[in-house]
Amino acid sequence: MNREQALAIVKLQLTEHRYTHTLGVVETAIKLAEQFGGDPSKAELAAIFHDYAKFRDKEEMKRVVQEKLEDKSFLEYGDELLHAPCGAYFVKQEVGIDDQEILQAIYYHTTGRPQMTLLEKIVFLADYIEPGRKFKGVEEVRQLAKTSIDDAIVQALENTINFLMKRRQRVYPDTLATYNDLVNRKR
Ligand code: DGI
Ligand code: FE
Ligand code: FE
Ligand code: FE
Repeated sequence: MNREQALAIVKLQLTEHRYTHTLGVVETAIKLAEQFGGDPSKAELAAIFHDYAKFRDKEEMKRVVQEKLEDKSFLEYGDELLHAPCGAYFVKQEVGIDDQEILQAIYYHTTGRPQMTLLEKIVFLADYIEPGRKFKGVEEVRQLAKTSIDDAIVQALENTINFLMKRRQRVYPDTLATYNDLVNRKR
Protein backbone atom coordinates (compact mmCIF):
# COMPACT_ATOMS: atom_id res chain seq x y z
CA MET A 1 0.00 0.00 0.00
CA ASN A 2 1.41 3.40 -0.88
CA ARG A 3 1.16 6.62 1.10
CA GLU A 4 -1.74 8.07 -0.92
CA GLN A 5 -3.84 4.92 -0.60
CA ALA A 6 -3.19 4.68 3.13
CA LEU A 7 -4.02 8.36 3.70
CA ALA A 8 -7.25 8.05 1.72
CA ILE A 9 -8.34 5.13 3.92
CA VAL A 10 -7.56 6.84 7.22
CA LYS A 11 -9.06 10.19 6.18
CA LEU A 12 -12.52 8.58 6.11
CA GLN A 13 -12.14 7.65 9.80
CA LEU A 14 -11.05 11.06 11.09
CA THR A 15 -12.15 14.65 11.52
CA GLU A 16 -10.33 17.36 9.57
CA HIS A 17 -8.45 18.37 12.72
CA ARG A 18 -7.37 14.81 13.53
CA TYR A 19 -6.35 14.20 9.91
CA THR A 20 -4.12 17.30 10.01
CA HIS A 21 -2.62 15.99 13.27
CA THR A 22 -1.99 12.66 11.54
CA LEU A 23 -0.12 14.37 8.68
CA GLY A 24 2.04 16.09 11.30
CA VAL A 25 2.77 12.78 13.01
CA VAL A 26 3.72 11.25 9.64
CA GLU A 27 6.26 13.96 8.79
CA THR A 28 7.68 13.92 12.33
CA ALA A 29 7.91 10.11 12.45
CA ILE A 30 9.82 9.99 9.15
CA LYS A 31 12.27 12.62 10.43
CA LEU A 32 12.77 10.78 13.73
CA ALA A 33 13.37 7.52 11.86
CA GLU A 34 16.04 9.18 9.72
CA GLN A 35 17.58 10.82 12.78
CA PHE A 36 17.72 7.73 14.99
CA GLY A 37 18.34 5.00 12.42
CA GLY A 38 14.81 3.61 12.19
CA ASP A 39 12.85 2.46 9.14
CA PRO A 40 11.22 5.55 7.59
CA SER A 41 8.66 3.64 5.53
CA LYS A 42 7.44 1.61 8.51
CA ALA A 43 7.36 4.80 10.58
CA GLU A 44 5.29 6.45 7.86
CA LEU A 45 2.71 3.65 7.69
CA ALA A 46 2.43 3.27 11.47
CA ALA A 47 1.99 7.04 11.84
CA ILE A 48 -0.68 7.20 9.13
CA PHE A 49 -2.81 4.66 10.98
CA HIS A 50 -1.92 5.43 14.61
CA ASP A 51 -5.25 7.19 15.39
CA TYR A 52 -7.38 5.06 13.04
CA ALA A 53 -9.82 4.19 15.87
CA LYS A 54 -9.89 7.63 17.55
CA PHE A 55 -13.57 8.19 16.71
CA ARG A 56 -14.87 4.65 16.90
CA ASP A 57 -17.78 3.96 19.18
CA LYS A 58 -16.56 3.44 22.76
CA GLU A 59 -18.91 0.54 23.44
CA GLU A 60 -17.75 -1.18 20.26
CA MET A 61 -14.14 -0.76 21.38
CA LYS A 62 -14.87 -2.13 24.85
CA ARG A 63 -16.43 -5.18 23.21
CA VAL A 64 -13.33 -5.62 21.05
CA VAL A 65 -11.11 -5.55 24.14
CA GLN A 66 -13.33 -8.03 25.94
CA GLU A 67 -13.79 -10.44 23.05
CA LYS A 68 -10.68 -10.10 20.88
CA LEU A 69 -7.73 -8.77 22.86
CA GLU A 70 -5.63 -10.66 25.35
CA ASP A 71 -4.99 -7.70 27.67
CA LYS A 72 -8.22 -6.44 29.27
CA SER A 73 -6.49 -3.94 31.58
CA PHE A 74 -7.29 -0.97 29.32
CA LEU A 75 -10.91 -1.12 30.44
CA GLU A 76 -10.09 0.17 33.92
CA TYR A 77 -8.15 3.30 32.99
CA GLY A 78 -10.33 5.66 31.01
CA ASP A 79 -11.82 5.49 27.54
CA GLU A 80 -9.03 7.53 25.92
CA LEU A 81 -6.74 4.50 26.03
CA LEU A 82 -9.03 2.25 23.98
CA HIS A 83 -8.28 3.71 20.54
CA ALA A 84 -4.66 2.54 20.58
CA PRO A 85 -5.02 -1.24 21.09
CA CYS A 86 -8.36 -1.28 19.23
CA GLY A 87 -6.79 0.73 16.42
CA ALA A 88 -4.17 -1.98 15.96
CA TYR A 89 -6.95 -4.58 15.85
CA PHE A 90 -9.09 -2.67 13.31
CA VAL A 91 -6.12 -1.81 11.10
CA LYS A 92 -5.30 -5.49 10.86
CA GLN A 93 -8.89 -6.61 10.29
CA GLU A 94 -10.17 -3.79 8.09
CA VAL A 95 -7.09 -2.46 6.30
CA GLY A 96 -5.23 -5.74 6.12
CA ILE A 97 -1.96 -4.57 7.57
CA ASP A 98 -0.14 -7.62 8.91
CA ASP A 99 3.25 -6.21 9.85
CA GLN A 100 3.52 -6.97 13.56
CA GLU A 101 6.00 -4.15 14.23
CA ILE A 102 3.63 -1.61 12.72
CA LEU A 103 0.62 -3.03 14.57
CA GLN A 104 2.51 -2.87 17.86
CA ALA A 105 3.56 0.72 17.27
CA ILE A 106 -0.14 1.57 16.90
CA TYR A 107 -1.10 -0.58 19.90
CA TYR A 108 1.35 1.13 22.27
CA HIS A 109 1.26 4.68 20.91
CA THR A 110 -0.71 6.15 23.84
CA THR A 111 0.72 4.32 26.86
CA GLY A 112 4.13 3.13 25.75
CA ARG A 113 5.46 -0.03 27.38
CA PRO A 114 8.75 -1.15 28.92
CA GLN A 115 11.35 -2.25 26.35
CA MET A 116 9.73 -0.34 23.50
CA THR A 117 11.11 -1.01 20.04
CA LEU A 118 12.62 1.92 18.14
CA LEU A 119 9.56 2.05 15.88
CA GLU A 120 7.24 2.19 18.92
CA LYS A 121 9.32 5.02 20.38
CA ILE A 122 9.25 6.93 17.10
CA VAL A 123 5.46 6.82 16.80
CA PHE A 124 4.95 7.58 20.50
CA LEU A 125 7.21 10.63 20.35
CA ALA A 126 6.02 11.87 16.95
CA ASP A 127 2.45 11.80 18.29
CA TYR A 128 3.55 14.06 21.14
CA ILE A 129 5.73 16.60 19.30
CA GLU A 130 4.21 16.92 15.81
CA PRO A 131 4.10 20.59 14.76
CA GLY A 132 0.36 20.97 15.43
CA ARG A 133 0.74 20.19 19.14
CA LYS A 134 0.54 23.31 21.28
CA PHE A 135 0.20 22.09 24.86
CA LYS A 136 2.32 23.18 27.79
CA GLY A 137 5.71 21.49 27.95
CA VAL A 138 5.82 20.35 24.33
CA GLU A 139 8.67 22.69 23.37
CA GLU A 140 10.93 21.16 26.03
CA VAL A 141 10.23 17.70 24.63
CA ARG A 142 11.02 18.93 21.09
CA GLN A 143 14.38 20.23 22.31
CA LEU A 144 15.24 16.92 24.00
CA ALA A 145 14.27 15.04 20.83
CA LYS A 146 17.15 16.74 19.04
CA THR A 147 19.59 14.65 21.04
CA SER A 148 17.89 11.73 22.81
CA ILE A 149 14.71 9.88 21.92
CA ASP A 150 14.60 8.29 25.39
CA ASP A 151 15.04 11.56 27.28
CA ALA A 152 12.31 13.13 25.14
CA ILE A 153 9.93 10.27 25.90
CA VAL A 154 10.66 10.47 29.64
CA GLN A 155 9.78 14.18 29.57
CA ALA A 156 6.60 13.50 27.58
CA LEU A 157 5.61 10.81 30.10
CA GLU A 158 6.31 13.12 33.03
CA ASN A 159 4.05 15.74 31.45
CA THR A 160 1.28 13.21 30.77
CA ILE A 161 1.47 11.68 34.26
CA ASN A 162 1.34 15.18 35.81
CA PHE A 163 -1.60 16.07 33.58
CA LEU A 164 -3.51 12.96 34.64
CA MET A 165 -2.75 13.39 38.35
CA LYS A 166 -3.84 17.05 38.32
CA ARG A 167 -7.19 15.87 37.01
CA ARG A 168 -7.38 12.96 39.46
CA GLN A 169 -7.37 10.48 36.59
CA ARG A 170 -5.90 7.01 36.80
CA VAL A 171 -2.44 6.45 35.43
CA TYR A 172 -2.19 3.28 33.39
CA PRO A 173 0.45 1.03 35.04
CA ASP A 174 2.43 0.58 31.83
CA THR A 175 2.65 4.35 31.40
CA LEU A 176 4.53 4.44 34.71
CA ALA A 177 6.47 1.29 33.83
CA THR A 178 7.61 2.95 30.60
CA TYR A 179 8.80 5.95 32.56
CA ASN A 180 10.70 3.71 34.99
CA ASP A 181 12.21 1.77 32.11
CA LEU A 182 13.65 4.84 30.41
CA VAL A 183 14.42 7.28 33.23
CA ASN A 184 18.09 7.69 34.11
CA ARG A 185 18.97 4.89 31.81
CA LYS A 186 22.69 4.46 31.32
CA ARG A 187 23.43 4.49 27.64
O1 DGI B 1 -4.77 10.30 20.30
P1 DGI B 1 -3.98 11.56 20.54
O2 DGI B 1 -4.81 12.66 21.17
O3 DGI B 1 -3.25 12.03 19.34
O4 DGI B 1 -2.86 11.22 21.63
P2 DGI B 1 -2.73 9.94 22.57
O5 DGI B 1 -3.01 8.71 21.80
O6 DGI B 1 -1.40 10.05 23.22
O7 DGI B 1 -3.88 10.09 23.63
C1 DGI B 1 -3.80 11.10 24.60
C2 DGI B 1 -4.89 10.87 25.64
O8 DGI B 1 -4.63 9.68 26.37
C3 DGI B 1 -4.98 11.98 26.67
O9 DGI B 1 -6.37 12.28 26.87
C4 DGI B 1 -4.42 11.41 27.93
C5 DGI B 1 -4.69 9.94 27.75
N1 DGI B 1 -3.69 9.11 28.42
C6 DGI B 1 -2.39 8.94 28.10
N2 DGI B 1 -1.78 8.13 28.98
C7 DGI B 1 -2.72 7.75 29.87
C8 DGI B 1 -3.95 8.37 29.52
N3 DGI B 1 -5.09 8.20 30.21
C9 DGI B 1 -5.05 7.41 31.31
N4 DGI B 1 -6.17 7.25 32.01
N5 DGI B 1 -3.90 6.81 31.73
C10 DGI B 1 -2.71 6.93 31.05
O10 DGI B 1 -1.70 6.37 31.47
FE1 FE C 1 -3.81 8.48 19.78
FE1 FE D 1 0.65 10.14 22.78
FE1 FE E 1 -2.33 10.96 17.73
